[in-house]
Amino acid sequence: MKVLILVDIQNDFCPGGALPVPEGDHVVPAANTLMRSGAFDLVVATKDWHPANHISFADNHEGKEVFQQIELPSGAQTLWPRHCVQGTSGAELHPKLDTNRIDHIVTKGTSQSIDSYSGFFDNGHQQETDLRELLTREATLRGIPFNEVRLSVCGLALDYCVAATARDAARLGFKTDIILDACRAVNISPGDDLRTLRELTTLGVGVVSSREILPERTPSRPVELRP
Ligand code: VGL
Ligand code: ZN
Repeated sequence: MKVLILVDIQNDFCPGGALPVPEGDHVVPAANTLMRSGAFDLVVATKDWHPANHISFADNHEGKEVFQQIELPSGAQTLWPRHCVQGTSGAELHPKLDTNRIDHIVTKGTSQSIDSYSGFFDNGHQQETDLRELLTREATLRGIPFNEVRLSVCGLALDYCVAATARDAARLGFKTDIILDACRAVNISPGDDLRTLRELTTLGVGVVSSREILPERTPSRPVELRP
């Protein structure tokens, strides 16, 4: 069972949004091509889905700046601009994303007191989203053993939520790939993207390109003009 996981392809992570990832919108055509290719049995999209008083928003902490780090019981927390507030247009999936092709949407980051980069668990690995259960259920329905489930992860942002999702997937034992051309990174520090990829590879996560996944097109023959 091949599963495409689209991470946080939401307005706020695209140019013009509250926490824009450079070229964030470039992942949309890539994601659409992947969804329409027929290469996947299941498409799941995650949405960052925060309450207005969320702990990750810099403006909920007096005297703190965006991108500053604070210490929480769950570890270091980067403070972000207010983004993906539940029910706002910034939290909607990008309007050009072919949402008809999405089978399930999983929300994350819904609890006020802890952030959730991964589509599977919050950053403290305390609470789980619906994602693992959903994947297990879909595999069982198809009579597919766990070791024949392959997750291909892409979206925004490579160095945060895509990485965290792929990391948890690999730790849970899923065969996991990142589709690199369908991701973009925040790169708060230059090179974060490469450091992230190197770390993920050590966990057994594959790094692939859309071209390797898409079924080969039959080469088009030249048009014959008959008299
Ligand atoms: C993300 C920062 C804060 C992401 C979400 O989707 O990568 N990054 N919230
Ligand atoms: Zn967030």
